[in-house]
Amino acid sequence: MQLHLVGGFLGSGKTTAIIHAAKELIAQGKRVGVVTNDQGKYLVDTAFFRLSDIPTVEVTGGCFCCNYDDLDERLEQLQNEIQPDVIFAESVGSCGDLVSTVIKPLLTLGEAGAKPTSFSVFADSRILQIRLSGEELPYSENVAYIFDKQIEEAPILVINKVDLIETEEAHALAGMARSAYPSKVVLLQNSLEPEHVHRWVHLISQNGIVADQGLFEIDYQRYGSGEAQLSWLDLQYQFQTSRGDGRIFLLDLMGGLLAEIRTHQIPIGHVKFLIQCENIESKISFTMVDEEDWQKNVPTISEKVFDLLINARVEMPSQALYHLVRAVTERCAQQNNVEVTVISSEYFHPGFPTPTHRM
Ligand SMILES: Nc1nc2c(ncn2[C@@H]2O[C@H](COP(=O)(O)OP(=O)(O)OP(=O)(O)O)[C@@H](O)[C@H]2O)c(=O)[nH]1
Ligand SMILES: [Mg+2]
Repeated sequence: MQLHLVGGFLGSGKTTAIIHAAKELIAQGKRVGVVTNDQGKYLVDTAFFRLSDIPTVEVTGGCFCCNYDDLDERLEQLQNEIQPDVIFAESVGSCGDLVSTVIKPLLTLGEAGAKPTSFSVFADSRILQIRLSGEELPYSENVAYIFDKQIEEAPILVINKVDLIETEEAHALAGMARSAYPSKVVLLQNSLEPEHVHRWVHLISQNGIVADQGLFEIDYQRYGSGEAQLSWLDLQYQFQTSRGDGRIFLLDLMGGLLAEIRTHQIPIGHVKFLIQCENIESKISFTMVDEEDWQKNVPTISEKVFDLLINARVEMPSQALYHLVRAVTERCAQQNNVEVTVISSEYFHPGFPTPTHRM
């Protein structure tokens, strides 16, 4: 069995690549499972994988490293339930130090057969371009520190979303990345393109993992501060419209939220929405560098009742984030004559990372 660990910053494209990779492998007759991971309880990514009919288990309420035993149990559960040929484990986008706290413990302590066979880190080409050009990232210093450390520790660097920069820029970026990280395998990837994802799948299925170096050097004070600066929010709504014009309402709500965040220049890690009703499931994402063409992904909704799950990691106090989302939702609901039911909500600053093992 192969176990591919996939890390990298919030919104870099991990879920997108894993979904396409899993579909390719399933089409070849392989059994594939996924482990998702995030800070809160109700995860857009888990729902999204399951909607794609990919067997998915989750580690919630904190990163893999601080919930190692849960990760180990979930890996065992997947092995018992589906006897997978391949498992993808996607770590929280603000998590680092995975070699010392997840890979080495799984390689040395894991009783089950789930031993990591590859470790890739994803980076959004536009953010990496800013970083490697020596410019300042649009996040606070400690959050930028996490971005750097995630890249530093992985043997495979996937420079993702290359379709969003010019081809010459992409090649120049790969060159910069290869000189900055000479020991890494560097891939340029558009994860919406099956041929590109195929190359990544081929690479990780060939690669053995080497984790014999000592403890990875990382300043936990800076890492913990960066992690805490990115508040978490998950909020599940049910909406009822009187006229069945849910799309207009959702465009107002998402556009309104994005406008507030941009106006106050609040750094976004990732804000994701999952829209669900009888015949529709659609995921919409905002990151710090996303273009304004998200509207095209908001589906026409003819049902009068539909659900919206929001997951957000944003650099602002978590309570203020919660009130901002609630206020924008209420305002748009009133304007559009929509009835709002809150099904669940949770918001907090993630706690200081305390890994179960570190070796
Ligand atoms: N144009 C383009 N968009 C991409 C690519 N990969 C991912 N995206 C988009 O980027 C957004 C974020 O992608 P996700 O796959 O959710 O990113 P993630 O790394 O799993 O995010 P978190 O789980 O929140 O850390 C989504 O809107 C994707 O459709 C790509 O290669 N090209
Ligand atoms: Mg994801």
